Amino acid sequence: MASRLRLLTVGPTPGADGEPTPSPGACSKAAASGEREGEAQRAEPRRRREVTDLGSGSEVVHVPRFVAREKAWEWFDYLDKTIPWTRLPILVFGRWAPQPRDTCYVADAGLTDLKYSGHQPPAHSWDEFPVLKDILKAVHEALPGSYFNSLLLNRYKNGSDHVSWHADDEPLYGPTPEIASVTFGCERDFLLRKKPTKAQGASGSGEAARKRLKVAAPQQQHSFLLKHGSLLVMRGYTQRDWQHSVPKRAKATSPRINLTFRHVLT
Ligand SMILES: O=C(O)CCC(=O)C(=O)O
Repeated sequence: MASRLRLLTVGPTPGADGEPTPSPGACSKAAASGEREGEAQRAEPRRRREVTDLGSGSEVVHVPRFVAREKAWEWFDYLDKTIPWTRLPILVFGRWAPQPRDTCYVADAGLTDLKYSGHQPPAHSWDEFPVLKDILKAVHEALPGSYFNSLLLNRYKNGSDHVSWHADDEPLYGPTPEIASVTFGCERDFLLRKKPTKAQGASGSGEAARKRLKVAAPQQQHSFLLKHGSLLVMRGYTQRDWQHSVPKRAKATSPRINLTFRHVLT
């Protein structure tokens, strides 16, 4: 592998405690609480932080137990019931189709509008959702020096809901955006793959290029299992050089809510 992984243990985040991590496959409150009893003696070090160097100035930070499990379920329930989720049509390869997940957008007043896939979501105010301010505070405390002023929320109702390969490389985020992503509910795979080089992109049609990307070299792909209460941060040139996705998964039988905090340049 060309990338390097560093493990760090960091100080407390509000709400995080020393609970054990559920085993892979945990997808509901009931499953998680059953596993908790069985795994009480296998607690990992508190708030382990894994740093993956993707090379060329790109980096991913993964904190599997960012929020304590009970607190994370409390926040999940609030978000599931309170957020005005919508599933609007988006433009995919020239055709309109329902977005394969529910979304909502929250941002500071006066920022440049977010536009993607032919869609311009209305920006809600943080004041409408006090819990989002609590989560934002926890993220800011975990990432000193970072500042986020907007949030895209995603709700995946089950394993059919997904997000396809893309990069959050819209100009309103600048050349090196930092994106902090918090997961609640059903764990899902989060994949990263290197974007094609200019030579690869120039040597064939769009469809051919997509097929080639599916067989990218193993060292140019990474996979993270995003569990309930976890935090994943993409930094540096990750959006310029890499694409990410949350693929369909038959084993994901209950909802997942994901919050991606971003900084819109002002
Ligand atoms: O749900 C996730 O973990 C990723 C969401 C995402 O890629 C996006 O909102 O751009």
